[in-house]
Amino acid sequence: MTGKIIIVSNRLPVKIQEKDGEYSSSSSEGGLATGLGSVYHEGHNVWIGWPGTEIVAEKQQEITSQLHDLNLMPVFLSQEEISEYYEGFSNEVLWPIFHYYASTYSTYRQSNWEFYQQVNQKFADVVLQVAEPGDKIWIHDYQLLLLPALIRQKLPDVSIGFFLHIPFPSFELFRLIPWRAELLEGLLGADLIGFHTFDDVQHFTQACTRLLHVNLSSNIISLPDRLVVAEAFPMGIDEEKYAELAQSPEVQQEIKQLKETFAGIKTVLSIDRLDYSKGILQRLQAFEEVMRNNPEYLEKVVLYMIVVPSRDTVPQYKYLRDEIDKRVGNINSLFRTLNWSPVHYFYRSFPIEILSALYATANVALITPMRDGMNLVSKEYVASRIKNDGVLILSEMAGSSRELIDALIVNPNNMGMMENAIRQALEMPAEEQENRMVKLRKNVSKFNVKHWVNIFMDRLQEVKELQQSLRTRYVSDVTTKAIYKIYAKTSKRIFFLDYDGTLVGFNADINKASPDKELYRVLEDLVADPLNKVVIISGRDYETLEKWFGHFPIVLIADHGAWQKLNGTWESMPNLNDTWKRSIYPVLETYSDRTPGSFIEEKTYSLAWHYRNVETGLGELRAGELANNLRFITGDQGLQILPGNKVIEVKNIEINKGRAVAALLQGYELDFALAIGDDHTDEDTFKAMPENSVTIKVGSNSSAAKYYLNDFKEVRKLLKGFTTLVPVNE
Ligand code: GDG
Repeated sequence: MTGKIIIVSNRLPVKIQEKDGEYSSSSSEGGLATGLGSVYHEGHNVWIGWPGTEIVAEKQQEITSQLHDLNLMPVFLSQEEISEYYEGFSNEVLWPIFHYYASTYSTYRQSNWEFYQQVNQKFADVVLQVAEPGDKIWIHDYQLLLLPALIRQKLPDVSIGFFLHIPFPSFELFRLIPWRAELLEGLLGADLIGFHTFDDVQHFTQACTRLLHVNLSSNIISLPDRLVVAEAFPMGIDEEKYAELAQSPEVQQEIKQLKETFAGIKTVLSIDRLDYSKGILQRLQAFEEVMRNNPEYLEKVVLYMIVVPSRDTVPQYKYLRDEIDKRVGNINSLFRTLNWSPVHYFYRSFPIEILSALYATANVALITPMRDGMNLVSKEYVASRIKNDGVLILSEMAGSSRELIDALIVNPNNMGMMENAIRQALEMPAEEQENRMVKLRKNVSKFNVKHWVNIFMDRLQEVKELQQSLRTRYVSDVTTKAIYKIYAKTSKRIFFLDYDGTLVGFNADINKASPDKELYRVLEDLVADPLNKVVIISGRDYETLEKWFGHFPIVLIADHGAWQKLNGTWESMPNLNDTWKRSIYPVLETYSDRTPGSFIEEKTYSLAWHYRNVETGLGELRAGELANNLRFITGDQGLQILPGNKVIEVKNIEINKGRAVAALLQGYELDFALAIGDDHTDEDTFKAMPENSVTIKVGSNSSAAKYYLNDFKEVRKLLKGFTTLVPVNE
């Protein structure tokens, strides 16, 4: 049986209201509730969240059982928790920074952070009451960034997906938060982390590499125990609902009335929650300019503006509300006539039927946030235009602008552009409206909310399978015996051995990691058996390998495969180019000049910047900067950047250990093959090994290898065993 699905968000999809000590619940119509409605109603699935109001202790049991019948589970929060975790940390620290509203006057209160941690733990406790290993847990939004790791600690194998509904800011903004590393570590408890746009994914992965020094390969972050995938899943809406609503008799009635009220007048619609990120004041300013500069629109155009009350106890929101009041008053006082006001402003929420009628009648939707994760209103307007008319003006700062490319896209800071777009929309010929709207509707209908839920859940499953396929087993005594047993029966054997971290431990001095007597002894014994072929495959330069192992009858592969010594002479891979080093060397030099203890290692086809002797913290900081800088300047040069253990290496893209292994194995008959390595360049070796090989990763259990060992000492012990074998009895 497959497990259940547990959805977790700050708010439950119902509103609990108190009246004379009695509580009642009504369902909420948010986009998320609609999209996930079909999910949490099913079987044992459940949705966990705060019921939206403080509930006295003696009523909590009753509410819990009421909600239980709806597949809902409450997390009860006190007023203090709400004000510190939700209003304080979530809405006064995370929301502004994530929407690019970092203020130099931001106060980062320790108590807000402590409550944020405490409440995330409270959510974790409720989740853990019902979660079981085979379940899928889908966590939503910025109030619960720490939750994935809190659940992971207790249920290491459970599937956890996370979706962020707001933008993820660029690293330069994100780094301002005092607890930035803790937030990322919290999120990385998930297996799949979803965002609305590719930019958000990039910002997030960049923050991870800059702050946590994890390995990143495109959108996959490798942790010691797991890999985590970050991906864009642009959220959709229930477009059928909006198309149907627009045709319902109730809405038709509203439409009729609106048409009568605005006979001969074009309406420009604006709908948002009260929030500074929505660009409401800038929109009013643009509309005012249009009125001022186009007298022909007087008495002919109306801005119908709905602002839904939200967070208005927070001082900034209160200020914004007052400012909107003033601006609207000002515009109306300047331009109104006896029968006409340019701005119809409502500070309240409306039933969805009225919203639908407004969407269906407005000639123009003016949606110009300064920043918005997605913006569902823009999609709802499109879905409601069943006659394929109407014009959408959309800010390029809204996530939805990446999909709704047939809208009139504007930069909300550019007043001239906004004015022009409003004029263009009001004057747009019907044919152009239709051309654009047909394409917009196709997009909104294809990528609807059901599609969004399905692809997220499918991907979560895939990530889990990918992790399983990379999960390696410890080389136990039983496994060791089994390996020795196979070995003893074979006669054409090959050993691929990585050097640093595999055969020797990690040494702060690169030159001190030379082989010791014990290692020489182990290798001598291995090659003493004529049935064994031993290959040392390392990222080290060939001069060093020659110095250390030149006298041994073994194959040496240096510089990740750029050089090979197969039959006594060193040869380089054909057709490699090293001219790129001329431009990259100076970049590395600027970093080593400014980072005491760091140095550059030059190999024939690669350059490495080592920071093993740099003060802890500084080395990591510079390495992050350097890797980003290099990614930027090497983009089109056919180079790869490999962050390793205290080293950043740049080399030709063609060079990799896997290719060297594959080339060597070609035409080679074998009955026993073994490969051991510790870093991610060895993953290429593992992947290139023939089926049935013994592949062993050192120091981590997430790898393409079949098995893992903890350190080089265990590797030596295993290798010693091959040559001290007592014949194994069947
Ligand atoms: C966050 C992110 C992201 C509005 N007025 C009324 C009303 N609404 C409904 C709309 C729409 C929803 O509220 C607003 O959604 P948005 O996406 O536009 O914005 P946020 O609330 O800020 O949502 C955002 C979203 O999460 C999803 O991931 O797109 O970027 O900020 O559905 O229809 N509904 C009713 N009456 C109203 O007066 N019934």
